[in-house]
Amino acid sequence: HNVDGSVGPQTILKGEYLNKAKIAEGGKKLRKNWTSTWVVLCSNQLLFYKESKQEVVANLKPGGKPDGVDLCGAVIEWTTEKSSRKNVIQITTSNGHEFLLQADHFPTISKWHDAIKKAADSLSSG
Ligand code: I3P
Repeated sequence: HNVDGSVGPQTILKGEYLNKAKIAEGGKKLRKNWTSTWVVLCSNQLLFYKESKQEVVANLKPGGKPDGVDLCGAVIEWTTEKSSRKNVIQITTSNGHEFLLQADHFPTISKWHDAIKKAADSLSSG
């Protein structure tokens, strides 16, 4: 992938804005803070950008380095307990980071759930 958010050859699902909250880091609980983030799924990681590539180009802003989540060994599941919001999925990484992703439109988050799970499962099964 490129740091400006443009799609590279290993991109599986291209960017879309989703609501994201990181709720634990290394097993330690964090204060929840929902933010809208531009999410890109690559074969082995999930990338979170502050802004889409189009906006970076339009605003002539630096894109910034994305946060990357290693999907190897990650567990992806629907959760109704970690948030009062609807349509929430939880991603727990092998190093104990926990993220929630949410979208009001169910088909949107369902598509991401399936794609992220498929990517993580294919990495874990070798
Ligand atoms: C949190 C904020 C979150 C909410 C969270 C609150 O309060 O309202 O939106 O999560 O609930 O603690 P604050 O802004 O004061 O940190 P949801 O929207 O996902 O319910 P929680 O503590 O039950 O996770």
